[in-house]
Amino acid sequence: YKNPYYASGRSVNVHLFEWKWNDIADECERFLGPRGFGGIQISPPNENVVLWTYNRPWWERYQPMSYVLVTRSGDERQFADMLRRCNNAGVRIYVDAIINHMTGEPPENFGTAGNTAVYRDWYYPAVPYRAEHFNWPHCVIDGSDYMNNAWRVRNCELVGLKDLNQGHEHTRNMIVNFMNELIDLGVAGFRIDAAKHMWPHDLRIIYDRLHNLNTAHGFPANARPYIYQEVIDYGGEAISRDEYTPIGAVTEFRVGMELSNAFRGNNQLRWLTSWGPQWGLLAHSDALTFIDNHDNERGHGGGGGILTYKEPRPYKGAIAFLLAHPYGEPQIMSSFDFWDSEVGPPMDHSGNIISPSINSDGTCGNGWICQHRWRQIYGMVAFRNAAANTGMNDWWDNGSNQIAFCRGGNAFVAFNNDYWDLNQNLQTCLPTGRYCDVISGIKVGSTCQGKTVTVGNDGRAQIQVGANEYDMMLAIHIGPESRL
Ligand code: QV4
Repeated sequence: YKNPYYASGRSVNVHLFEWKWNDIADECERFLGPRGFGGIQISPPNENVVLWTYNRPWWERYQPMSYVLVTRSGDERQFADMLRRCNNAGVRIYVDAIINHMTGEPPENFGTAGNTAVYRDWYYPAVPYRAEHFNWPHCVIDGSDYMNNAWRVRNCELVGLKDLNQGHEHTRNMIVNFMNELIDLGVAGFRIDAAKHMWPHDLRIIYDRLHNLNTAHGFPANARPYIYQEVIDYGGEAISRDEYTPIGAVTEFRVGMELSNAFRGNNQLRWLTSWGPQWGLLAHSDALTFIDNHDNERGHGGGGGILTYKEPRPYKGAIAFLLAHPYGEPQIMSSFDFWDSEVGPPMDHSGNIISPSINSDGTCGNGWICQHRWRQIYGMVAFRNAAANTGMNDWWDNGSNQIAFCRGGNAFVAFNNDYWDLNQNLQTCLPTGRYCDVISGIKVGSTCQGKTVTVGNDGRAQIQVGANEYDMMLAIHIGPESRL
Protein backbone atom coordinates (compact mmCIF):
# COMPACT_ATOMS: atom_id res chain seq x y z
CA TYR A 1 0.00 0.00 0.00
CA LYS A 2 3.02 2.29 0.02
CA ASN A 3 3.81 2.42 -3.69
CA PRO A 4 2.05 5.16 -5.67
CA TYR A 5 2.68 3.29 -8.92
CA TYR A 6 3.61 6.43 -10.79
CA ALA A 7 4.38 5.87 -14.46
CA SER A 8 8.12 5.56 -14.96
CA GLY A 9 10.19 8.73 -14.79
CA ARG A 10 7.46 10.64 -12.96
CA SER A 11 6.96 11.93 -9.43
CA VAL A 12 4.94 14.44 -7.41
CA ASN A 13 1.23 14.38 -6.62
CA VAL A 14 -0.82 17.58 -6.96
CA HIS A 15 -4.07 18.14 -5.07
CA LEU A 16 -6.44 19.71 -7.62
CA PHE A 17 -8.78 20.91 -4.88
CA GLU A 18 -12.42 21.21 -6.07
CA TRP A 19 -11.57 20.81 -9.74
CA LYS A 20 -14.13 19.34 -12.13
CA TRP A 21 -13.41 15.99 -13.75
CA ASN A 22 -13.51 17.40 -17.30
CA ASP A 23 -11.04 20.13 -16.38
CA ILE A 24 -8.73 17.60 -14.74
CA ALA A 25 -8.77 15.44 -17.87
CA ASP A 26 -7.85 18.50 -19.95
CA GLU A 27 -5.11 19.42 -17.47
CA CYS A 28 -3.63 15.90 -17.65
CA GLU A 29 -3.35 16.11 -21.43
CA ARG A 30 -2.27 19.71 -21.84
CA PHE A 31 -0.04 20.23 -18.80
CA LEU A 32 0.46 17.58 -16.12
CA GLY A 33 1.27 14.73 -18.49
CA PRO A 34 3.78 16.69 -20.62
CA ARG A 35 5.38 18.24 -17.51
CA GLY A 36 6.11 14.92 -15.82
CA PHE A 37 3.68 15.06 -12.89
CA GLY A 38 3.03 11.69 -11.28
CA GLY A 39 -0.47 11.98 -9.89
CA ILE A 40 -3.43 14.02 -8.75
CA GLN A 41 -5.42 13.94 -5.53
CA ILE A 42 -9.02 14.72 -6.43
CA SER A 43 -11.82 16.02 -4.22
CA PRO A 44 -14.31 13.40 -2.93
CA PRO A 45 -16.18 11.92 -5.92
CA ASN A 46 -19.22 10.61 -4.04
CA GLU A 47 -22.49 12.41 -3.30
CA ASN A 48 -22.40 15.04 -0.54
CA VAL A 49 -25.03 17.20 1.13
CA VAL A 50 -25.71 20.51 -0.65
CA LEU A 51 -25.33 23.43 1.76
CA TRP A 52 -26.80 26.64 0.33
CA THR A 53 -27.24 27.78 3.93
CA TYR A 54 -23.49 28.40 4.00
CA ASN A 55 -23.32 29.41 0.33
CA ARG A 56 -21.90 26.06 -0.75
CA PRO A 57 -18.70 25.92 1.31
CA TRP A 58 -15.84 23.69 0.16
CA TRP A 59 -16.42 21.51 3.24
CA GLU A 60 -19.85 20.29 2.19
CA ARG A 61 -17.93 17.62 0.25
CA TYR A 62 -16.74 16.15 3.54
CA GLN A 63 -20.34 15.26 4.45
CA PRO A 64 -21.28 12.19 2.38
CA MET A 65 -24.89 11.42 1.56
CA SER A 66 -24.17 8.25 -0.43
CA TYR A 67 -21.51 6.60 -2.58
CA VAL A 68 -23.19 7.62 -5.85
CA LEU A 69 -20.55 9.23 -8.07
CA VAL A 70 -22.25 12.57 -8.64
CA THR A 71 -20.85 15.83 -7.23
CA ARG A 72 -20.18 19.37 -8.34
CA SER A 73 -17.06 17.99 -10.00
CA GLY A 74 -19.06 15.80 -12.34
CA ASP A 75 -20.92 12.53 -12.76
CA GLU A 76 -19.77 8.95 -13.16
CA ARG A 77 -19.35 9.17 -16.92
CA GLN A 78 -17.13 12.24 -16.58
CA PHE A 79 -15.24 10.55 -13.76
CA ALA A 80 -14.55 7.46 -15.85
CA ASP A 81 -13.53 9.61 -18.80
CA MET A 82 -11.06 11.54 -16.61
CA LEU A 83 -9.49 8.29 -15.45
CA ARG A 84 -9.07 7.03 -18.98
CA ARG A 85 -7.58 10.28 -20.22
CA CYS A 86 -5.28 10.92 -17.25
CA ASN A 87 -3.97 7.36 -17.12
CA ASN A 88 -3.31 7.59 -20.88
CA ALA A 89 -1.36 10.77 -20.23
CA GLY A 90 0.70 8.91 -17.60
CA VAL A 91 -0.87 10.73 -14.65
CA ARG A 92 -2.41 8.72 -11.80
CA ILE A 93 -5.54 9.63 -9.81
CA TYR A 94 -5.86 9.30 -5.99
CA VAL A 95 -9.28 9.65 -4.39
CA ASP A 96 -9.98 11.52 -1.16
CA ALA A 97 -12.04 8.78 0.53
CA ILE A 98 -14.49 9.91 3.24
CA ILE A 99 -15.23 6.64 5.01
CA ASN A 100 -15.16 7.69 8.67
CA HIS A 101 -18.57 9.32 8.68
CA MET A 102 -21.61 10.56 6.79
CA THR A 103 -23.22 14.01 7.23
CA GLY A 104 -23.81 15.90 10.45
CA GLU A 105 -27.33 17.18 11.02
CA PRO A 106 -27.26 20.00 8.51
CA PRO A 107 -30.18 22.37 7.91
CA GLU A 108 -30.69 21.01 4.40
CA ASN A 109 -31.48 17.54 3.15
CA PHE A 110 -30.54 17.10 -0.47
CA GLY A 111 -27.43 15.53 -1.87
CA THR A 112 -25.61 16.33 -5.10
CA ALA A 113 -27.23 13.24 -6.68
CA GLY A 114 -30.67 14.13 -5.31
CA ASN A 115 -30.68 11.64 -2.44
CA THR A 116 -31.93 12.44 1.04
CA ALA A 117 -31.41 11.05 4.52
CA VAL A 118 -33.27 10.89 7.81
CA TYR A 119 -30.52 12.38 9.98
CA ARG A 120 -32.24 11.83 13.31
CA ASP A 121 -32.55 8.12 12.52
CA TRP A 122 -29.02 7.71 11.09
CA TYR A 123 -30.76 6.51 7.94
CA TYR A 124 -29.06 6.92 4.55
CA PRO A 125 -31.26 4.93 2.16
CA ALA A 126 -29.08 5.43 -0.91
CA VAL A 127 -26.20 3.40 0.62
CA PRO A 128 -28.06 1.97 2.63
CA TYR A 129 -26.95 2.66 6.20
CA ARG A 130 -29.17 2.42 9.25
CA ALA A 131 -28.55 3.24 12.89
CA GLU A 132 -26.90 -0.11 13.62
CA HIS A 133 -24.09 0.69 11.15
CA PHE A 134 -22.82 3.58 13.28
CA ASN A 135 -20.93 3.74 16.58
CA TRP A 136 -22.94 3.62 19.79
CA PRO A 137 -23.50 5.04 22.29
CA HIS A 138 -23.70 8.41 20.60
CA CYS A 139 -20.99 10.88 21.69
CA VAL A 140 -19.05 13.82 20.22
CA ILE A 141 -15.26 14.22 20.48
CA ASP A 142 -14.12 16.88 22.97
CA GLY A 143 -10.90 18.79 22.45
CA SER A 144 -9.33 17.11 25.47
CA ASP A 145 -10.03 13.63 24.06
CA TYR A 146 -7.19 14.10 21.58
CA MET A 147 -4.76 14.24 24.48
CA ASN A 148 -6.02 11.40 26.62
CA ASN A 149 -8.75 9.26 25.11
CA ALA A 150 -8.04 7.33 21.93
CA TRP A 151 -11.27 5.37 22.27
CA ARG A 152 -13.40 8.51 22.16
CA VAL A 153 -11.44 9.97 19.23
CA ARG A 154 -12.33 6.82 17.26
CA ASN A 155 -15.82 6.03 18.50
CA CYS A 156 -17.32 9.47 18.98
CA GLU A 157 -18.23 11.96 16.28
CA LEU A 158 -15.76 14.33 14.67
CA VAL A 159 -17.53 17.75 14.80
CA GLY A 160 -20.93 16.07 14.92
CA LEU A 161 -20.44 13.99 11.75
CA LYS A 162 -22.33 10.69 12.03
CA ASP A 163 -19.67 8.18 12.88
CA LEU A 164 -19.65 4.92 10.93
CA ASN A 165 -18.66 1.72 12.71
CA GLN A 166 -16.01 0.11 10.49
CA GLY A 167 -16.15 -2.92 12.77
CA HIS A 168 -19.62 -3.76 11.42
CA GLU A 169 -19.56 -6.16 8.49
CA HIS A 170 -22.23 -4.35 6.48
CA THR A 171 -20.49 -0.99 6.93
CA ARG A 172 -17.20 -2.50 5.79
CA ASN A 173 -18.88 -4.03 2.76
CA MET A 174 -20.39 -0.74 1.66
CA ILE A 175 -17.02 0.99 2.02
CA VAL A 176 -15.12 -1.79 0.25
CA ASN A 177 -17.63 -1.88 -2.62
CA PHE A 178 -17.32 1.89 -3.05
CA MET A 179 -13.53 1.79 -3.09
CA ASN A 180 -13.39 -1.22 -5.39
CA GLU A 181 -15.69 0.47 -7.88
CA LEU A 182 -13.17 3.32 -8.00
CA ILE A 183 -10.22 0.96 -8.40
CA ASP A 184 -11.97 -0.83 -11.25
CA LEU A 185 -12.53 2.54 -12.93
CA GLY A 186 -8.75 3.09 -12.84
CA VAL A 187 -7.78 4.99 -9.69
CA ALA A 188 -4.33 4.31 -8.24
CA GLY A 189 -5.06 4.82 -4.56
CA PHE A 190 -6.68 6.78 -1.79
CA ARG A 191 -6.20 9.51 0.78
CA ILE A 192 -8.00 8.13 3.83
CA ASP A 193 -9.76 11.13 5.36
CA ALA A 194 -9.87 11.25 9.16
CA ALA A 195 -7.92 7.98 9.53
CA LYS A 196 -7.08 8.95 13.10
CA HIS A 197 -10.79 8.59 13.86
CA MET A 198 -10.93 4.94 12.78
CA TRP A 199 -9.36 1.84 14.33
CA PRO A 200 -6.27 0.61 12.47
CA HIS A 201 -7.41 -3.03 12.73
CA ASP A 202 -10.69 -2.17 11.00
CA LEU A 203 -8.87 -0.23 8.29
CA ARG A 204 -6.54 -3.14 7.67
CA ILE A 205 -9.51 -5.42 6.98
CA ILE A 206 -10.90 -2.88 4.50
CA TYR A 207 -7.55 -2.40 2.72
CA ASP A 208 -6.99 -6.14 2.44
CA ARG A 209 -10.31 -6.56 0.64
CA LEU A 210 -9.50 -4.01 -2.05
CA HIS A 211 -8.94 -5.13 -5.61
CA ASN A 212 -5.58 -4.91 -7.31
CA LEU A 213 -5.14 -1.90 -9.57
CA ASN A 214 -6.72 -2.21 -13.00
CA THR A 215 -4.17 -3.56 -15.49
CA ALA A 216 -6.30 -2.23 -18.38
CA HIS A 217 -5.29 1.25 -17.15
CA GLY A 218 -1.59 0.48 -17.39
CA PHE A 219 -0.88 -0.76 -13.87
CA PRO A 220 1.33 -3.83 -13.40
CA ALA A 221 -0.24 -7.11 -12.30
CA ASN A 222 -0.83 -7.57 -8.57
CA ALA A 223 -0.36 -3.88 -7.78
CA ARG A 224 -2.03 -2.79 -4.53
CA PRO A 225 -3.61 0.67 -4.23
CA TYR A 226 -1.45 3.42 -2.74
CA ILE A 227 -2.92 4.36 0.63
CA TYR A 228 -2.01 7.51 2.53
CA GLN A 229 -3.86 8.04 5.74
CA GLU A 230 -4.70 11.46 7.15
CA VAL A 231 -3.34 11.34 10.69
CA ILE A 232 -2.38 14.75 12.09
CA ASP A 233 0.36 14.03 14.61
CA TYR A 234 2.54 16.86 15.86
CA GLY A 235 3.37 14.76 18.92
CA GLY A 236 1.83 14.49 22.36
CA GLU A 237 -1.59 13.06 21.46
CA ALA A 238 -3.24 9.81 22.56
CA ILE A 239 -3.09 8.55 18.97
CA SER A 240 0.19 8.33 17.10
CA ARG A 241 1.01 8.18 13.39
CA ASP A 242 3.02 5.02 14.19
CA GLU A 243 -0.21 3.07 14.76
CA TYR A 244 -1.00 3.55 11.07
CA THR A 245 2.33 2.96 9.31
CA PRO A 246 2.02 -0.85 9.56
CA ILE A 247 -1.03 -0.66 7.27
CA GLY A 248 -0.17 2.14 4.82
CA ALA A 249 1.56 5.47 4.30
CA VAL A 250 0.70 8.47 6.50
CA THR A 251 0.45 12.21 5.88
CA GLU A 252 3.53 13.69 7.61
CA PHE A 253 2.25 17.04 8.87
CA ARG A 254 5.53 17.82 10.62
CA VAL A 255 7.17 18.40 7.23
CA GLY A 256 5.04 21.46 6.48
CA MET A 257 5.47 22.75 10.02
CA GLU A 258 9.27 22.43 10.02
CA LEU A 259 9.86 23.69 6.49
CA SER A 260 7.46 26.61 6.95
CA ASN A 261 9.35 27.51 10.09
CA ALA A 262 12.73 27.26 8.38
CA PHE A 263 11.81 29.13 5.19
CA ARG A 264 10.16 31.87 7.23
CA GLY A 265 13.61 32.41 8.71
CA ASN A 266 12.85 31.02 12.16
CA ASN A 267 15.33 28.15 11.87
CA GLN A 268 18.57 28.27 9.93
CA LEU A 269 18.54 26.39 6.66
CA ARG A 270 21.92 24.82 7.48
CA TRP A 271 20.19 22.45 9.91
CA LEU A 272 18.41 20.86 6.96
CA THR A 273 21.60 18.90 6.29
CA SER A 274 20.05 16.13 8.40
CA TRP A 275 16.50 16.49 6.94
CA GLY A 276 14.46 13.29 7.23
CA PRO A 277 13.88 10.82 10.07
CA GLN A 278 16.59 12.53 12.16
CA TRP A 279 14.15 15.42 12.50
CA GLY A 280 11.63 13.08 14.10
CA LEU A 281 9.89 12.51 10.78
CA LEU A 282 8.41 9.22 9.61
CA ALA A 283 10.56 6.73 7.71
CA HIS A 284 10.95 7.71 4.05
CA SER A 285 8.64 5.06 2.60
CA ASP A 286 5.89 5.81 5.14
CA ALA A 287 5.68 9.53 4.51
CA LEU A 288 3.38 11.53 2.24
CA THR A 289 4.99 14.97 2.48
CA PHE A 290 3.67 18.46 1.75
CA ILE A 291 3.88 22.06 2.88
CA ASP A 292 0.19 22.99 3.04
CA ASN A 293 -3.04 21.05 2.55
CA HIS A 294 -6.62 22.19 1.97
CA ASP A 295 -7.27 22.41 5.72
CA ASN A 296 -4.23 24.14 7.11
CA GLU A 297 -3.90 26.61 4.24
CA ARG A 298 -7.16 28.11 5.59
CA GLY A 299 -6.76 27.44 9.32
CA HIS A 300 -8.91 24.29 9.57
CA GLY A 301 -7.72 21.22 11.47
CA GLY A 302 -5.33 23.01 13.82
CA GLY A 303 -1.58 23.62 13.41
CA GLY A 304 -1.26 27.17 12.10
CA GLY A 305 1.82 28.92 10.79
CA ILE A 306 1.89 26.97 7.55
CA LEU A 307 3.17 28.73 4.43
CA THR A 308 0.62 29.09 1.66
CA TYR A 309 0.28 30.77 -1.72
CA LYS A 310 -0.40 34.01 0.15
CA GLU A 311 3.32 34.25 1.06
CA PRO A 312 4.73 33.24 -2.29
CA ARG A 313 8.46 33.79 -1.83
CA PRO A 314 9.11 31.62 1.24
CA TYR A 315 6.37 29.22 0.09
CA LYS A 316 8.15 28.58 -3.21
CA GLY A 317 11.41 28.15 -1.33
CA ALA A 318 9.87 25.55 0.98
CA ILE A 319 8.27 23.68 -1.92
CA ALA A 320 11.53 23.76 -3.87
CA PHE A 321 13.30 22.15 -0.92
CA LEU A 322 10.49 19.60 -0.51
CA LEU A 323 10.83 18.60 -4.16
CA ALA A 324 14.62 18.80 -4.35
CA HIS A 325 15.29 16.58 -1.34
CA PRO A 326 14.90 12.81 -1.74
CA TYR A 327 12.99 12.38 1.52
CA GLY A 328 9.31 11.36 1.29
CA GLU A 329 6.60 11.16 -1.38
CA PRO A 330 5.77 14.81 -2.03
CA GLN A 331 2.41 16.37 -2.74
CA ILE A 332 1.72 19.97 -3.68
CA MET A 333 -1.44 21.98 -3.17
CA SER A 334 -3.28 23.65 -6.04
CA SER A 335 -5.75 26.13 -4.56
CA PHE A 336 -8.51 28.52 -5.44
CA ASP A 337 -8.22 32.05 -4.11
CA PHE A 338 -10.02 32.67 -0.83
CA TRP A 339 -10.50 35.54 1.59
CA ASP A 340 -12.64 33.59 4.03
CA SER A 341 -11.84 30.13 5.38
CA GLU A 342 -15.28 28.71 4.54
CA VAL A 343 -15.78 30.01 1.01
CA GLY A 344 -16.12 27.42 -1.73
CA PRO A 345 -14.56 27.29 -5.17
CA PRO A 346 -15.36 29.86 -7.87
CA MET A 347 -18.98 29.24 -8.81
CA ASP A 348 -21.90 30.78 -10.70
CA HIS A 349 -25.28 31.70 -9.20
CA SER A 350 -26.55 28.14 -9.64
CA GLY A 351 -23.62 26.78 -7.65
CA ASN A 352 -21.81 25.31 -10.65
CA ILE A 353 -18.05 25.40 -10.32
CA ILE A 354 -16.43 27.80 -12.79
CA SER A 355 -13.54 26.23 -14.69
CA PRO A 356 -10.07 27.72 -14.41
CA SER A 357 -9.11 29.81 -17.41
CA ILE A 358 -5.55 29.61 -18.72
CA ASN A 359 -3.74 32.91 -19.23
CA SER A 360 -1.31 33.49 -22.09
CA ASP A 361 1.63 33.06 -19.68
CA GLY A 362 0.32 29.65 -18.61
CA THR A 363 -1.01 30.74 -15.20
CA CYS A 364 -4.66 30.36 -14.21
CA GLY A 365 -7.52 32.84 -13.97
CA ASN A 366 -11.17 32.81 -12.81
CA GLY A 367 -10.08 32.67 -9.17
CA TRP A 368 -7.83 29.62 -9.42
CA ILE A 369 -4.27 29.84 -8.07
CA CYS A 370 -2.88 26.74 -9.82
CA GLN A 371 0.40 26.57 -7.91
CA HIS A 372 1.31 23.59 -10.13
CA ARG A 373 1.56 26.02 -13.04
CA TRP A 374 4.00 28.33 -11.27
CA ARG A 375 7.34 28.11 -13.08
CA GLN A 376 9.32 27.59 -9.86
CA ILE A 377 7.09 24.64 -8.96
CA TYR A 378 6.73 22.75 -12.24
CA GLY A 379 10.44 23.40 -12.80
CA MET A 380 11.17 21.52 -9.58
CA VAL A 381 8.93 18.63 -10.66
CA ALA A 382 11.19 18.16 -13.69
CA PHE A 383 14.19 18.49 -11.34
CA ARG A 384 12.86 15.68 -9.13
CA ASN A 385 12.25 13.47 -12.16
CA ALA A 386 15.80 14.10 -13.39
CA ALA A 387 17.17 13.37 -9.91
CA ALA A 388 15.26 10.05 -10.04
CA ASN A 389 16.28 7.72 -7.21
CA THR A 390 19.63 9.33 -6.40
CA GLY A 391 20.43 10.33 -2.85
CA MET A 392 21.48 13.68 -1.44
CA ASN A 393 25.24 14.41 -1.60
CA ASP A 394 27.86 17.18 -1.60
CA TRP A 395 25.99 19.30 0.94
CA TRP A 396 27.36 22.82 1.34
CA ASP A 397 26.29 25.60 3.67
CA ASN A 398 27.65 28.91 4.88
CA GLY A 399 26.84 28.20 8.51
CA SER A 400 23.63 30.15 8.19
CA ASN A 401 20.85 30.28 5.57
CA GLN A 402 22.78 29.56 2.38
CA ILE A 403 22.74 25.88 1.44
CA ALA A 404 23.34 23.76 -1.64
CA PHE A 405 23.39 20.07 -2.49
CA CYS A 406 23.54 17.59 -5.35
CA ARG A 407 21.27 14.69 -6.25
CA GLY A 408 23.83 12.10 -7.34
CA GLY A 409 25.30 13.39 -10.58
CA ASN A 410 21.89 14.42 -11.91
CA ALA A 411 20.83 17.65 -10.29
CA PHE A 412 22.01 20.55 -8.15
CA VAL A 413 20.13 23.13 -6.07
CA ALA A 414 21.13 26.16 -4.00
CA PHE A 415 19.09 28.32 -1.60
CA ASN A 416 19.82 31.73 -0.14
CA ASN A 417 17.58 32.85 2.69
CA ASP A 418 20.17 35.20 4.17
CA TYR A 419 20.12 38.99 3.89
CA TRP A 420 23.33 38.95 1.87
CA ASP A 421 24.18 37.56 -1.54
CA LEU A 422 25.28 34.02 -2.25
CA ASN A 423 28.24 34.07 -4.64
CA GLN A 424 30.32 30.92 -4.35
CA ASN A 425 32.23 28.42 -6.43
CA LEU A 426 30.38 25.18 -5.63
CA GLN A 427 30.46 21.53 -6.59
CA THR A 428 27.38 20.82 -8.75
CA CYS A 429 28.22 17.16 -9.45
CA LEU A 430 26.98 17.71 -13.04
CA PRO A 431 28.73 16.88 -16.31
CA THR A 432 30.69 19.75 -17.88
CA GLY A 433 28.45 22.10 -19.81
CA ARG A 434 25.96 24.91 -19.65
CA TYR A 435 22.70 24.68 -17.76
CA CYS A 436 19.61 26.83 -17.56
CA ASP A 437 18.37 27.60 -14.04
CA VAL A 438 14.77 26.36 -13.98
CA ILE A 439 13.79 28.84 -11.25
CA SER A 440 14.62 32.23 -12.78
CA GLY A 441 13.36 31.42 -16.26
CA ILE A 442 12.60 28.63 -18.67
CA LYS A 443 14.51 27.25 -21.60
CA VAL A 444 12.87 28.21 -24.88
CA GLY A 445 14.35 26.33 -27.78
CA SER A 446 18.05 26.48 -27.04
CA THR A 447 18.03 29.77 -25.17
CA CYS A 448 17.70 30.26 -21.46
CA GLN A 449 15.45 33.07 -20.28
CA GLY A 450 16.82 32.88 -16.76
CA LYS A 451 20.33 32.49 -15.35
CA THR A 452 22.83 30.30 -17.16
CA VAL A 453 25.28 28.24 -15.10
CA THR A 454 28.55 27.00 -16.60
CA VAL A 455 29.90 23.80 -15.06
CA GLY A 456 33.61 23.11 -15.48
CA ASN A 457 35.50 19.83 -15.96
CA ASP A 458 35.70 19.45 -12.21
CA GLY A 459 31.95 19.77 -11.78
CA ARG A 460 32.28 23.15 -10.15
CA ALA A 461 30.44 26.32 -11.09
CA GLN A 462 30.06 29.87 -9.87
CA ILE A 463 26.65 30.04 -8.21
CA GLN A 464 24.92 33.36 -7.57
CA VAL A 465 21.64 33.96 -5.76
CA GLY A 466 21.29 37.57 -4.69
CA ALA A 467 19.52 38.38 -1.44
CA ASN A 468 17.07 40.65 -3.24
CA GLU A 469 16.26 38.39 -6.13
CA TYR A 470 12.69 37.48 -6.92
CA ASP A 471 13.34 33.87 -5.79
CA MET A 472 15.71 32.50 -3.17
CA MET A 473 16.87 29.43 -5.07
CA LEU A 474 18.63 28.18 -8.19
CA ALA A 475 18.18 24.70 -9.68
CA ILE A 476 19.86 22.91 -12.57
CA HIS A 477 19.78 19.31 -13.77
CA ILE A 478 20.60 16.93 -16.60
CA GLY A 479 17.06 16.90 -18.02
CA PRO A 480 16.16 18.63 -21.30
CA GLU A 481 14.41 21.46 -19.40
CA SER A 482 17.75 22.59 -17.99
CA ARG A 483 20.61 21.32 -20.12
CA LEU A 484 21.74 23.76 -22.80
C1 QV4 B 1 -20.60 22.09 14.02
C2 QV4 B 1 -19.85 22.49 15.30
C3 QV4 B 1 -19.52 21.25 16.13
C4 QV4 B 1 -20.81 20.52 16.45
C5 QV4 B 1 -21.60 20.23 15.19
C6 QV4 B 1 -22.95 19.67 15.58
O1 QV4 B 1 -18.63 23.15 14.95
O2 QV4 B 1 -18.84 21.62 17.32
O3 QV4 B 1 -20.49 19.30 17.09
O4 QV4 B 1 -21.79 21.40 14.37
O5 QV4 B 1 -23.74 19.42 14.46
C7 QV4 B 1 -18.44 21.34 9.23
C8 QV4 B 1 -18.47 22.66 9.98
C9 QV4 B 1 -18.51 22.40 11.50
C10 QV4 B 1 -19.75 21.57 11.81
C11 QV4 B 1 -19.63 20.26 11.03
C12 QV4 B 1 -20.83 19.35 11.22
O6 QV4 B 1 -17.31 23.41 9.67
O7 QV4 B 1 -18.59 23.65 12.17
O8 QV4 B 1 -19.75 21.25 13.21
O9 QV4 B 1 -19.54 20.56 9.60
O10 QV4 B 1 -21.98 19.95 10.75
C13 QV4 B 1 -14.04 19.57 6.87
C14 QV4 B 1 -13.99 20.91 7.58
C15 QV4 B 1 -14.91 20.94 8.77
C16 QV4 B 1 -16.33 20.55 8.34
C17 QV4 B 1 -16.23 19.14 7.78
C18 QV4 B 1 -17.58 18.58 7.34
O11 QV4 B 1 -12.66 21.16 8.01
O12 QV4 B 1 -14.95 22.26 9.31
O13 QV4 B 1 -17.22 20.61 9.46
O14 QV4 B 1 -15.38 19.17 6.61
O15 QV4 B 1 -18.18 19.40 6.42
C19 QV4 B 1 -9.18 17.12 12.84
C20 QV4 B 1 -9.29 15.71 12.28
C21 QV4 B 1 -8.98 15.66 10.80
C22 QV4 B 1 -9.77 16.71 10.02
C23 QV4 B 1 -9.52 18.07 10.64
C24 QV4 B 1 -10.33 19.16 9.97
O16 QV4 B 1 -8.44 14.83 12.99
O17 QV4 B 1 -9.29 14.38 10.31
O18 QV4 B 1 -9.87 18.06 12.03
N1 QV4 B 1 -9.44 16.70 8.59
C25 QV4 B 1 -10.29 16.02 7.61
C26 QV4 B 1 -10.44 16.80 6.33
C27 QV4 B 1 -11.31 18.01 6.57
C28 QV4 B 1 -12.71 17.54 6.91
C29 QV4 B 1 -12.74 16.32 7.71
C30 QV4 B 1 -11.61 15.64 8.08
C31 QV4 B 1 -14.06 15.73 7.95
O19 QV4 B 1 -9.20 17.12 5.80
O20 QV4 B 1 -11.35 18.86 5.45
O21 QV4 B 1 -13.40 18.60 7.65
O22 QV4 B 1 -14.34 14.93 6.80
O23 QV4 B 1 -7.84 17.51 12.93
